[in-house]
Amino acid sequence: MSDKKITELNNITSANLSDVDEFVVVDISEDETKAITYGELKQFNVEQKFYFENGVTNGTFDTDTTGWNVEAGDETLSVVSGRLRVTFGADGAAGSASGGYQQITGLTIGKLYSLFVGARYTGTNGTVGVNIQQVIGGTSIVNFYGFSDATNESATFTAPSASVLVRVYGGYGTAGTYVEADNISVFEVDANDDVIHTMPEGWKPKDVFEDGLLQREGAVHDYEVVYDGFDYVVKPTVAPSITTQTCVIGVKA
Ligand SMILES: [Ca+2]
Repeated sequence: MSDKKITELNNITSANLSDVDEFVVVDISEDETKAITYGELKQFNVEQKFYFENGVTNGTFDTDTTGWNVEAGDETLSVVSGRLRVTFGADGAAGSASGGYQQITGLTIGKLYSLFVGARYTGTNGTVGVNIQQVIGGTSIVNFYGFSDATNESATFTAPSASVLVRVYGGYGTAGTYVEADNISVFEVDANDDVIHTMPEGWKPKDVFEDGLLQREGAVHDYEVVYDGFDYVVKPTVAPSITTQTCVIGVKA
């Protein structure tokens, strides 16, 4: 715990809530300024912003390979025509332990997620795969793999841990060959494969914004709010794109 103080409610996020001992809250119900502890803060019906985004960083490969790493051996990563290209090196490693990967964090164990892959290209390798694994060298939890290019694939998986790896790989590690992939995203979904945003326990949604635009609540509008007896869930009518930033203003339930 630090003695860091927060002077604006907008600065309070789930990421730094546990990091402070004392908040200075402005414009609470009595319209006054006072210092309160985290424990006291929970007594107030204050607003917080919660952000729900695609769990994959830079899954569109607009300009570079930021967020992606070489898994093992001597492969190289590059962006060509707005796609991730994995080029295999001379060591010949292939399959389950060779490719490009990104670690996705912040998953909730036991909750359902969807992996969406906009495109896979066999390139010069002959095969191409995109999968989810728990660890490097581990087994596939979800796997798209084959000898042909493919587009718009999705499949759900249950998070076995708070972090998983999403990988782009080839079936043959022949030096100089490459595979490509583009538009990769991971969203939490409900059992019907609809994208959902689960509010942290004890919070319910007040306002929902998509890319800064206020959304309308209701089944025939932009989103629905569902309460499962434990958590409140925001269910967008139209699934967000891989670049959509959803911000939910939450209040104490
Ligand atoms: Ca792209």
